[in-house]
Amino acid sequence: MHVGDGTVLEKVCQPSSDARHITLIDPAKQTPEVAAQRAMVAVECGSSMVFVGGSTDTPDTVVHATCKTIQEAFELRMFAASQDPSSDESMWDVPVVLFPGGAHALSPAADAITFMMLMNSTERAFLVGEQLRGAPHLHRFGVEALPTGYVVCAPGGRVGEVGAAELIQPEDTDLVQAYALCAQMFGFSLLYLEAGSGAASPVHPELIRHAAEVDGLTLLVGGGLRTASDVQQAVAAGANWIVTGTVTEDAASLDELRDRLTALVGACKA
Ligand code: 1GP
Repeated sequence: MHVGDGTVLEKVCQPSSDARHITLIDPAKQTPEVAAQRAMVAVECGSSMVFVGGSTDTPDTVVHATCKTIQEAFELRMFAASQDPSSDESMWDVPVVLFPGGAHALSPAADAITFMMLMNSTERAFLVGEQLRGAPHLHRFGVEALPTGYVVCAPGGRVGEVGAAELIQPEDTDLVQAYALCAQMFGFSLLYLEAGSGAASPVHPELIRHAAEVDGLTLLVGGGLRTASDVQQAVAAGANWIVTGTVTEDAASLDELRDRLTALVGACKA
């Protein structure tokens, strides 16, 4: 249940002077209750969207329980804010979006899904196969699809291996731009440049810069972004959205998480 009008896609693609932050929660890495606590801290720190997904082998029951628990927590906070004139209830109008490892990781409790083509995969499963299996379920659920070109860049991590990606190297600036043009010509609204969760180094800024030159795409960048300086570089190169997951997962406490996310969200601002 959301206060704001419009689709999630409109919200994601809305022009914004600052880059915005997405908190990725992998349902395999904590209970739904802890996931909801982390998501609430993320929103309090100014994160604008929650992605749920990541691991390739999480059953849909776990994905669903995580989405549902996060949504219920946000609804409670929204209700509490609506009873308090000094609070802004719209801050809890945060989309919970599936970021699936495959057609098994879906939930009707999500507001939308990054409906992705792993464009530089060599395997049909990641180009169109998993999408073909998932589409009828998503249609039945009424979960909004965000058409997304997903391109895995070096070092690539586990998603590069599992997804059989021909990794984009830092010097492949023409190639990444060609992928961005393909994404535009396919009619995708989003392009996600991914270095792999927990990557030792994030997507090279030159790759981001060349992809960002292509009109009509909202650019998401994630993988290996840990510090404010990492985020500033990605934003300066043209990222519209910054995705972080590991910094949330390995924070020792909610207070530590709050400090980390405050710094990363602050670094998204122009
Ligand atoms: C992974 O891009 C995301 O799909 C987030 O990566 O876990 O390294 O933040 P990290």
